[in-house]
Amino acid sequence: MPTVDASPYSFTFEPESTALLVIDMQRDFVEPGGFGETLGNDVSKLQKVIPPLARLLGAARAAGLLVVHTREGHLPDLSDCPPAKLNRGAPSMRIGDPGPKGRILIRGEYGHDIVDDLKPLGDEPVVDKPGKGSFYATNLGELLAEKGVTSLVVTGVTTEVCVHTTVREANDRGFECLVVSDCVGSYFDEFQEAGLAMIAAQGGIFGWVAPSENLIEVL
Ligand code: TIU
Repeated sequence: MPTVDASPYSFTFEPESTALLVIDMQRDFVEPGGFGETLGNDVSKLQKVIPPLARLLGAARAAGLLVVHTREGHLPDLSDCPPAKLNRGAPSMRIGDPGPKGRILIRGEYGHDIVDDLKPLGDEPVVDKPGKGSFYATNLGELLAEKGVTSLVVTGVTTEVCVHTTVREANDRGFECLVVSDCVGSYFDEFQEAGLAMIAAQGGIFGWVAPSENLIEVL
């Protein structure tokens, strides 16, 4: 079985029961004029994730791993967006407002879709989620169970928000999670560092962490 040099210790997985999860690599988070920027973030910070993640995606596809993409967003009538999320903070535009890439964080809009360099291929599942976690109010759990997946290689944005929430959800559901350090990104350098450290601390309290080169080497 492939074994990845990882923190806090090596991560062993069976390719047949492992999925690559690509979380929320949407224009709304990584390009100007979207949700991430409305919150006051420097979205260019997330763009460095794209080249290593494109390489890992290619290697995972070549190795036959199941690839699952997620997108955070809401129905056009906002019926799946709780007021607590809609009204939070002081963004420059609210979820659902018209922006330069379409309505902010709304399904079907240009800004809501995945960036061109990481486009889903063929029949790769795309899971639309209303929350930060990928399991909450989605069919992800059922989809992974149907495919016999027990381990997840986790990538995407942002490290301390949707990646962390998803890894915590996955860990409680019994999945072994490897988070790929250069294929996850944060708007905040200190959160990137702390977010990764939290996962692998305490003997891997809810997962493993490794750079993509260590994983690609064994795929
Ligand atoms: N704002 C932020 O850091 N993240 C999100 O709102 N969603 C995701 O992480 N995808």
